[in-house]
Amino acid sequence: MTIVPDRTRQLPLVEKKRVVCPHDCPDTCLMNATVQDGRVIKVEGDEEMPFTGGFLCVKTRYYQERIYSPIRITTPLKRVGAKGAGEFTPISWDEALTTIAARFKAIIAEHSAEAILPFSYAGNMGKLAYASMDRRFFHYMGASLLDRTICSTAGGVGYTYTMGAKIGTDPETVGESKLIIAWGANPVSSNVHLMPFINEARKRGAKFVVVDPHRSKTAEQADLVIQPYPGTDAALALGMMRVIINENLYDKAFVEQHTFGFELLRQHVQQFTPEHVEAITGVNATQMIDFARMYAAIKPSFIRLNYGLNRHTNGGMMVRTVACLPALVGAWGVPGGGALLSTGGDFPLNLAALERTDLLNRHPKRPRTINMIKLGEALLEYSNPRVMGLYVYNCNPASVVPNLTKVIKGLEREDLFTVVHEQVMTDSARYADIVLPAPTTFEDTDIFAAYGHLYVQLNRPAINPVGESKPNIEVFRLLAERMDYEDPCFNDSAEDMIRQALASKDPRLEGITYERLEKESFARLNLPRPYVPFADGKYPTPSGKIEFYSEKMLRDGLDPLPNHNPSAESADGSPELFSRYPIRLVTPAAHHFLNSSFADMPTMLKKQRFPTLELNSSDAAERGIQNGDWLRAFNDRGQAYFVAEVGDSVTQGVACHLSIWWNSRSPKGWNCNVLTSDAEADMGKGATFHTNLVQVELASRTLTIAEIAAMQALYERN
Ligand SMILES: Nc1nc2c(c(=O)[nH]1)N[C@H]1C(S)=C(S)[C@@H](COP(=O)(O)OP(=O)(O)OC[C@H]3O[C@@H](n4cnc5c(=O)[nH]c(N)nc54)[C@H](O)[C@@H]3O)O[C@H]1N2
Ligand SMILES: Nc1nc2c(c(=O)[nH]1)N[C@H]1C(S)=C(S)[C@@H](COP(=O)(O)OP(=O)(O)OC[C@H]3O[C@@H](n4cnc5c(=O)[nH]c(N)nc54)[C@H](O)[C@@H]3O)O[C@H]1N2
Ligand SMILES: [Mo]
Repeated sequence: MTIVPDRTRQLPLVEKKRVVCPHDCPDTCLMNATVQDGRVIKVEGDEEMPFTGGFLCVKTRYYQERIYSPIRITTPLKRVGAKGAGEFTPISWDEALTTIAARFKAIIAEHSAEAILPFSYAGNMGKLAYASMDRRFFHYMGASLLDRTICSTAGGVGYTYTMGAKIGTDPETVGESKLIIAWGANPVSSNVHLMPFINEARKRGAKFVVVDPHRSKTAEQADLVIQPYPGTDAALALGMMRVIINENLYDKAFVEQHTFGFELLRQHVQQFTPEHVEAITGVNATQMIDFARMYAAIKPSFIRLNYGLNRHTNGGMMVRTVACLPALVGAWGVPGGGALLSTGGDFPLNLAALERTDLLNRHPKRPRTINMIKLGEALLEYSNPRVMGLYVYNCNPASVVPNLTKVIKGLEREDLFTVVHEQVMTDSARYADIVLPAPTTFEDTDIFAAYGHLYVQLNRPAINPVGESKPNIEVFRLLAERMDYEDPCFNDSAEDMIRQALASKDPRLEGITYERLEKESFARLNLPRPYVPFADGKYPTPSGKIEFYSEKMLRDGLDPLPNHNPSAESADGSPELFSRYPIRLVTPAAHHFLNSSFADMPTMLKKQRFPTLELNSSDAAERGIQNGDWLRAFNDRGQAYFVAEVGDSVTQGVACHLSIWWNSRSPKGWNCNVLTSDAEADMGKGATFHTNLVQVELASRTLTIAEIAAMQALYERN
């Protein structure tokens, strides 16, 4: 970009470079790095990129701390201590690649390629880093396939049953909304670039409602906060539908023209009387009725779903159910109306060309698929073949996967060969036999779509690689060479693959070329402005309409109508468990961390302070707990320690911990995921991080004063 003139001549050259934020967040920002003498000295939000709008979140504003972190991995490393101890010695890339290829070849010879498991997620959302050469490599090899379910699959499947695609309201039209509902979403923390649009709407008189069991940072700004018990939103929505239908407040014309199954829905919702809904959700019946009337009266209305709702054993159904509401009141079809789970479905990038699943056809049978949320079980219990090689990249499983007791036991296996490709010495890297250094986005080339806006962006390096770091695509290209994999696809450069991703006949990508992105960095998908999804009245469902009733769900063994199914760990779903563990624990995203990323940065640790557990005053009083006390939370899966935050941010019987702390920075070495469940959601085999029952007590009941003082000391520097 622009070069700031060097007026004094003695000063080193200062440049501004555009860099795309790669983290797993709806906002996918365009950042401006100030680079002096080849070093990033400042990071700001790009002013021209409309969705970034010139500002950054609190985390990325301090990105230099991450790029030049004291725990940055700068060379390949070989383990010399026990697994988990974090004792390594530097080795050359040549030795690292030779070792990995030799071990992989030996594992394949002895156990078959399926004994190797790639393990990755969206630590880098760049299309190349996320899924390109890596997939080609493992597909060619015939390694076990990984089902990447940890975040969004349940909600994605649920929303799609109702709407037909992961397409929703253009966030840039939200300024036009008159009623905005953040439903299981916390945009102030996890989608902060939506807030200017929400604030613009509010300036014009819009109401802002938050539906969340936790009074989040977003809820603190809302006009109205509704706090259902976790996992009960479908009942809430069905109760609202009953009010809206029975009081004749629904949009008859819209329902008639654009929906399928209304009569069945009308009958079905009758059981969700206000009293029944109050008993399930804990939401006062009058409040629910008022909310339903408000929702039916105000247009255009916008529901911001994000992935909070979907992290439950009934999460798919909750998202599918809430997604029915806009259709009932005819919220679609105007700017600022409708709902948004993800904009992902609008990006027609040619991902198949990057991932090359056709390479699987080399093998006599399709390799098995392992669900990533079952990593612990996979490492400990799967046979035929047993997992003998694990290759981790873009992910920190030792911190982020549920039911950590099992995961850590698995990673400790002496006979497991583990490679971790990382930027920093994470909890997971400590268990690696070989650690490989990865670049940050400031050192990398990639192309980005987004799940919270409609821009394609190209990332180019702003600085040289720190240390000897190599991007994912290069490492897999080198490994393919060492494994003697011969296929022209392994020769593709980053530019080749970006061009492949953009090669699409879809009109939404028309005119978005590599050359244009080189010049402009970002390009909005070719969509009308304002973009009103489904404006043509065509919904990509089987019936072509928004489906209140879904025959496809019936065929898939699900309830064809929206419904409330008690979650697997709840008062109704598991009364015996509930009698032992009466606190419903949710573990949503912390404001100053991005999953486990940034949770090692001194400035962010200072801001996040302690791993806390928010408890209702009545639950605390019952247990003799006061604000600031150290607590032990436990269930059959494990135990973890937190500092009590007592008050009314959660209702009675609910607790909230903001995640994800590293184990190596958690008391006694266990973060909240030692408590979370690895049960699969009702749809998409998704993760269920917010469906957990626990019991809570004062830590002093089982720990000595000295032990508690030691825990406290961990955080004194924060
Ligand atoms: N600062 C920050 N930003 C992030 C992340 C981060 O860790 N930190 N993570 C990124 C990633 S990977 C993702 S997927 C998104 C996640 O961000 P979100 O999609 O917002 O997901 P969560 O933080 O899990 O949950 C959102 C809200 O849902 C609430 N919730 C939990 N259970 C229920 C329920 O049953 N009903 C209702 N109504 N609400 C419920 C939680 O209390 C929380 O306030 O954010 C991204 N952005
Ligand atoms: N308790 C609880 N647990 C949760 C959640 C929750 O709400 N509660 N949320 C879940 C959700 S939604 C998600 S998405 C997952 C996310 O979990 P992860 O996918 O593990 O995400 P991060 O913790 O951000 O870790 C990503 C890692 O990738 C590394 N990385 C970044 N770029 C690159 C690259 O180019 N190459 C390589 N090799 N590595 C790179 C980063 O340094 C970082 O350590 O966590 C889940 N875990
Ligand atoms: Mo996520």
